[in-house]
Amino acid sequence: MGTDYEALNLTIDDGVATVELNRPQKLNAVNNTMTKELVAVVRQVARDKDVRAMVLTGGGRAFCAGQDLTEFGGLPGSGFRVDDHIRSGYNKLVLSMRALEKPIVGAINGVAAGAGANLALATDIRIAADDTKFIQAFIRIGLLPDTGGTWFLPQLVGLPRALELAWTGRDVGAEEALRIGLVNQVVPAAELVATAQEQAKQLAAMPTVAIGMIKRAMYRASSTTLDDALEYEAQLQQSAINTDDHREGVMAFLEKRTPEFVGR
Ligand code: LHQ
Repeated sequence: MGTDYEALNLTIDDGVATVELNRPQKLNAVNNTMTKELVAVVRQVARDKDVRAMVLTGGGRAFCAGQDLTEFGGLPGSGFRVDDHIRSGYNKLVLSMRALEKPIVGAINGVAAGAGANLALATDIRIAADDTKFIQAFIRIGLLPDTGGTWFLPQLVGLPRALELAWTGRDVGAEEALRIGLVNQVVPAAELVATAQEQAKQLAAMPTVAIGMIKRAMYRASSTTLDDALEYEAQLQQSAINTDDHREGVMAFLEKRTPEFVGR
């Protein structure tokens, strides 16, 4: 399995791929290499049957400071198309994270700003260090949230709060992030990665097909009608019932023992 990335560090252990953003001198600001490599690593995680969960975190003192403002070439008169830049980079990445039928646990450390804040929100569940700050920094440079921000924020915190955060671009600390629903849990910074890896390890030992279907169905349900969601649940359940892990779960229950899930 390839681990030769430039803007990322990848380690694989106990069925969990830990992906660490690796431009710490720039607070992990995103350049084109990083988005390309993130898409590639998500693809790698999708393909590898032995990897059943992923952790995403930032190396150094920040999670991610958003777009590398020294590298994107968007100065007036340059002819740079930000729509193409977003479509081929951030959008592809966010959609690939959503399409991955394995859990992504965000281990959010230090600052998560701009596209970095929304990259954090694109993970499935999030554990934040107690020194974390989320900043919808876009407005500070006259932009609107991208990388899914206009979709994630209202879903997670409700519309009025979403508007306030995007309009003000103010810092949101870890405790507030927990209270308003941006993160699932806050832990001391020193325990962050180990806690996220433990959570991912537990998820990796579960029935991976059903875990993936839950992800698929829940995200689909967020943008569909109840009628449609009920029908989709029925279709997925018909597939889930044919997995080895379903049979193992029922057998273990009947035999009064702990199930051993194999991920198929
Ligand atoms: C950085 C960055 C950075 C480069 C820190 N770039 N070097 C999409 C498409 C196209 C265009 C634009 O945008 C987008 C989406 C976006 O993401 S827009 C939002 C972009 N991000 C920002 O506006 C955040 C900019 N950074 C900051 O405001 C601060 O650095 C924060 C609040 C994140 C952290 O502040 P401090 O803890 O005080 O750290 P610092 O500012 O001293 O940063 C440390 C170093 O990292 C520093 O370099 P230096 O060589 O002076 O040590 C910064 O220049 C560098 N850095 N963010 N985005």
